[in-house]
Amino acid sequence: MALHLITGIAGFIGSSIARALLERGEQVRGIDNLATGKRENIKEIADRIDFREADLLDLDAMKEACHGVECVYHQAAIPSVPKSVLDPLGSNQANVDGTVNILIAARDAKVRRVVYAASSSAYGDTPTLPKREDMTPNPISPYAVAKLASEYYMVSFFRCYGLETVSLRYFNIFGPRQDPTSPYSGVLAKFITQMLRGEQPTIFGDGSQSRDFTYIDNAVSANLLAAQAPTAKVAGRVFNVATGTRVDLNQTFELLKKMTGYSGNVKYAAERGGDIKHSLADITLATKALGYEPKVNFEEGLQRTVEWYRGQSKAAGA
Ligand code: UD2
Repeated sequence: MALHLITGIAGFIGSSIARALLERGEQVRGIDNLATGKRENIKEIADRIDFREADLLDLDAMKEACHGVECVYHQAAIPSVPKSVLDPLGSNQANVDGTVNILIAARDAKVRRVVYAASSSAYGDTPTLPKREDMTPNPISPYAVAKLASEYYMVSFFRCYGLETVSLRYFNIFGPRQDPTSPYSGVLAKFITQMLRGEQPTIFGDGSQSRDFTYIDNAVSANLLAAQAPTAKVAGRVFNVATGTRVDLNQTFELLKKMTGYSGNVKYAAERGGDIKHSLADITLATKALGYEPKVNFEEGLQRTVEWYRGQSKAAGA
């Protein structure tokens, strides 16, 4: 039984990785500053994890957190394109300085491997689809630049210090527990909760923008595989984590109408600054090196997510 550290454990992805590790009988420690993460997300596992309320920018706390740890899953971030456009300094501090801190702490504690939540936003708006890891990055938003800079730090710490690092470029991860309440929340969490309440969702732009929306279970399995894959195959490398398919927002809205029972229309508003038009991954590399396969497709994931939010709203109303 090894000890695993999850940064951002109270977030939607971090808490999902925690549950999967516990199911495997592993020991879990987690840090979160609760800026966007919520205690609610780790409530039912609270007595089985070593939770520490701490900020990535607190290097001493990170060093303590890394003590005795086998693998770090670095999920903590301020994950929003529009928020970073409004506050590039805040995005840089959390998403770059925070990463350097956890890398220093992991290196000094002789952690075996760090798996990092990188972002598909690194590819930017280049016309070629699908996106492959060997393409030249072209980030647009400060968020995308910060996530990419941290990827480069991952590579640097492998090359300079021999710390095994693996970057997983997440493509729009969604699923239960994703926070729908902020204006910066992911589009699916927002749309599902709005439509279940009978509220009109807003599409920024004409709705033809497309995404390789990836259900949370796929991201969790990629993390577990990345933590265990042979060093020669993964250390210092970057992998897409996605499904290899895409849907546009208009199609998604139509699907959600059926799943939620919402009978109204969608509102269209101005395109969002820093947005990219199309996103689709080539997942060949992750398949070959990690043995990764998307187990839950978009529609199935969407259905499960709708059911989860429906259950939440029933519980809240009960
Ligand atoms: C980016 C990354 C994603 C992840 C995420 C973290 C890309 C392709 N993806 O997601 O991997 O790192 O950042 O935040 O860069 N939208 C609406 N109405 C709304 C909300 C959003 O139309 O109420 C649109 C939005 O303008 C965009 C699309 O939905 O075109 C997806 O937006 P998002 O915020 O869910 O995620 P995105 O693609 O910025």
